[in-house]
Amino acid sequence: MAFSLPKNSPLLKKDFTYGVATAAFQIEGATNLDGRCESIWDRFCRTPGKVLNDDHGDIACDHYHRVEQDLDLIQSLGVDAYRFSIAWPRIEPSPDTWNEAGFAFYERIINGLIERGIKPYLTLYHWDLPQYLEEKGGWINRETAYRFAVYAQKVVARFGDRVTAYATFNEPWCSAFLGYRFGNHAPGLQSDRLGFQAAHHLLLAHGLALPALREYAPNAEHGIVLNFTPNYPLTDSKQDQQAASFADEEHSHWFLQPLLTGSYPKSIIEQHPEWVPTQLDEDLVIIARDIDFLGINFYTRQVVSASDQEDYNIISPQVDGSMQLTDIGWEVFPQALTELLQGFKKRYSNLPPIIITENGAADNTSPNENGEVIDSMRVAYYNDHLNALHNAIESGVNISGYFAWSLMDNFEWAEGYSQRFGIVYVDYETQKRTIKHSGYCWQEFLNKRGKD
Ligand code: IFM
Repeated sequence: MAFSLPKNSPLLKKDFTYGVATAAFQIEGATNLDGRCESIWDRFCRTPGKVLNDDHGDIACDHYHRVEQDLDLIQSLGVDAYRFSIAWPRIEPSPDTWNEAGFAFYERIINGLIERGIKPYLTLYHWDLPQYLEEKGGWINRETAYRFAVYAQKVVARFGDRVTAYATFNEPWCSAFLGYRFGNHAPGLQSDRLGFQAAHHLLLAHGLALPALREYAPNAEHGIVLNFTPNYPLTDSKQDQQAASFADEEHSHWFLQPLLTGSYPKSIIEQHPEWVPTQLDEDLVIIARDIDFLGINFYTRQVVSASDQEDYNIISPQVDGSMQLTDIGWEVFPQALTELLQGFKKRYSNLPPIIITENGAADNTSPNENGEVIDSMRVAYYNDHLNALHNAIESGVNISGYFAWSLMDNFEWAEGYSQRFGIVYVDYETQKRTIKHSGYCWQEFLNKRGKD
């Protein structure tokens, strides 16, 4: 077997859902076609110095023109499901204008998946906000949350129960904190206050969208996807442990706790009252509306230590030379996935069923002289993380699916095309797709599942 799991592992059962994942801006290209408007990422890519090599999404993997071929590729891998996102700029290219060409494009994908026996998992927002909304403040403007709810309603009214699962947002931490707090993602603002305000509006938008999702797709599952990089203390000292726990409250529980309990973490509010976003009384009730699943994106951990000047020091990625890193420089530390899931189960009595909506590694191996891509590091990464997931399930965490990031190499945001996360290699000159060794391992694993 390509990946090796304990015999009788729940991960080998046929009812566990496996898929591959992508996002619109990272693969589609065709940014000026069929009425699509500019997004904040088009603008960010055009701002010198923001994206490595000034790379942009104009062509990306040219998926917009290669849908049928890419759907066949997905089918050939033997997956149960495909997770993709909808580009808001294609659906609503100017306020209250609903673009049929945009709906038709995604309808082809959804119908094409269903015809091939693959379940569509749709994400409504994977970072590509229409630029015209950013002009009015983007996620700093409360109005954007209401605009999102209208957009979500239009999408679900069109696709309804043909979609197996709707996720409102992918990684609001990235949209809010990378986009408005640290500035390394679009729109590139840098303010703690703005970061926390954007986070609040993203969570509010999620809650506001849920009633329409339930009304128009009563048989689909509805949830949200969060990213987690658990923090570990550098030493066993009490100070380092407190630093790690504070960092988790700030980056993980600030997003998860309001969704599940309708409150923000107290320790952060006490230490940084200036970060607390402007909000209305009912917001947290809206944010905490029931969800059917929690999507978790996991890649790595972070090591931190206590600091006299800051809340904590970030030591990662390289604590010492012994840590294994992927090509993007992220530490490989699978046990953090097990411990993260166990920690959530312990802390939240109402933790919904979990889907691992992204997991994978940047392994930039090039094709060899025979044209094969032998990405052994990625294969080992998947194997080790599947085993970490097995351990979490065995200890009682309810996990129903796993999506490999990514179907194919693509535009890796501020890193441009320099980092390859795909299980399929993309030659950006010719747009030729080549299944990598990891892709063949997935194929073999998926085909043998439930048969041993
Ligand atoms: O490529 C991204 C994706 O868009 C969101 N999650 C993390 C991936 C790897 O960085």
